[in-house]
Amino acid sequence: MPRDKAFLVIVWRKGSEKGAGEESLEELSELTRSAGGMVVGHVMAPIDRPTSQSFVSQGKLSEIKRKANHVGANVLIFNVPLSPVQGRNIESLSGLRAVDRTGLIIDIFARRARSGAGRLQVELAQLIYLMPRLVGKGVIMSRTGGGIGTRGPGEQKLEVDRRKIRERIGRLRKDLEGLRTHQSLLRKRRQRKAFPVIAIVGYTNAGKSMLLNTLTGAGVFVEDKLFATLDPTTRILKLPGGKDILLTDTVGFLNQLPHALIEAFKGTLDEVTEADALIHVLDIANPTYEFQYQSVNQVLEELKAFGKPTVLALNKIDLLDEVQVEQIKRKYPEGVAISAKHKLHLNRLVDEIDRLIFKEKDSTSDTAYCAPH
Ligand SMILES: Nc1nc2c(ncn2[C@@H]2O[C@H](COP(=O)(O)OP(=O)(O)OP(=O)(O)O)[C@@H](O)[C@H]2O)c(=O)[nH]1
Ligand SMILES: [Mg+2]
Repeated sequence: MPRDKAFLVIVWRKGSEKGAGEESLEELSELTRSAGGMVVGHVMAPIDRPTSQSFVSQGKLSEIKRKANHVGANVLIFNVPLSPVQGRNIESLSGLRAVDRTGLIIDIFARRARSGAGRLQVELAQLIYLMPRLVGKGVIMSRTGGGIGTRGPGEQKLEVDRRKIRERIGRLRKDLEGLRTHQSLLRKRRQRKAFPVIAIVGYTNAGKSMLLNTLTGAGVFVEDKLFATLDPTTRILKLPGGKDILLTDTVGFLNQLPHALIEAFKGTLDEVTEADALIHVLDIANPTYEFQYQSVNQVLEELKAFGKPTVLALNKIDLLDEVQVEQIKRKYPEGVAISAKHKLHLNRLVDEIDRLIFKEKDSTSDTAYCAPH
């Protein structure tokens, strides 16, 4: 199937921070590539306030249509969430498929899902997203057959009516809740063995899986694409003092992770919520690292996992020079500068983890680390 030729529409509010548009363009380009699309052009659309019909004004939409046609685009991708009505109007006025940021991210997840649970979670997210976008009753979705935003849930053709979709959503919620309870029981059993659980969190593509691999030889799939990991992997790590901990690598975060995904991935995100401590991996070679740091903390807050004991790993120092690394270390004095890929200073990181979960614990209580029963 030919790759989608995507024309990006970067909307931002007039008067918002300078550079916000460029950051958003950078992010949306990266997301588009991760969904298998090719970016053929973009337009910046500063607005006062969105219109209910088509988000941007009709005049702007005509300009978008003209420019997109000029570069041979077949899909418009917006950096903002479009309401179902806005999406439909944009499509009929421009004659092009319109995908919003949420649809794009869900599409990437659908491409990546491998495990049974991963697929069920993605299907639920897709249906939550699609439900209000189905027009009328007994609708036949016309958008099957490939391309960004056209992937049918569970990779089946979506030719079902609302009632069936509602039933399927109910079924998926029930099945996933069952899985979630099961996973939670497994975690409790592990914790009873007094192994503290540390979840590796961070922005997507920060190097979380690489870190788990180099520390434990886990062999998790590592790729220079967003959301390479969807399913959690847990491995034992033996600390220098001889104690064992469990390290869990899981799905990456993004600024404003869509709610449909947070809801559907509750079971997976429990790994973070229920962990005893966190390693926050920050890709300091990425120009938007400060924004990524804030975004991850925001998602952690949303998951009620912010404020857990956390080690900050300033990753990918091999891509920077010493002066740059020093500057960033001054901004994050609690951070440990490492390279997961080139195994630089990983001993410091492990010492820090050890100190965080054992030494501090030992000084407040003399019982070994043990989760409540
Ligand atoms: N140069 C350099 N590259 C790194 C380092 N750590 C990871 N990478 C690269 O960064 C990319 C992403 O690595 P992953 O480990 O897949 O990142 P992740 O955080 O697990 O990403 P998601 O699972 O997609 O959220 C890969 O291309 C890695 O090779 C590092 O220390 N230095
Ligand atoms: Mg990963």
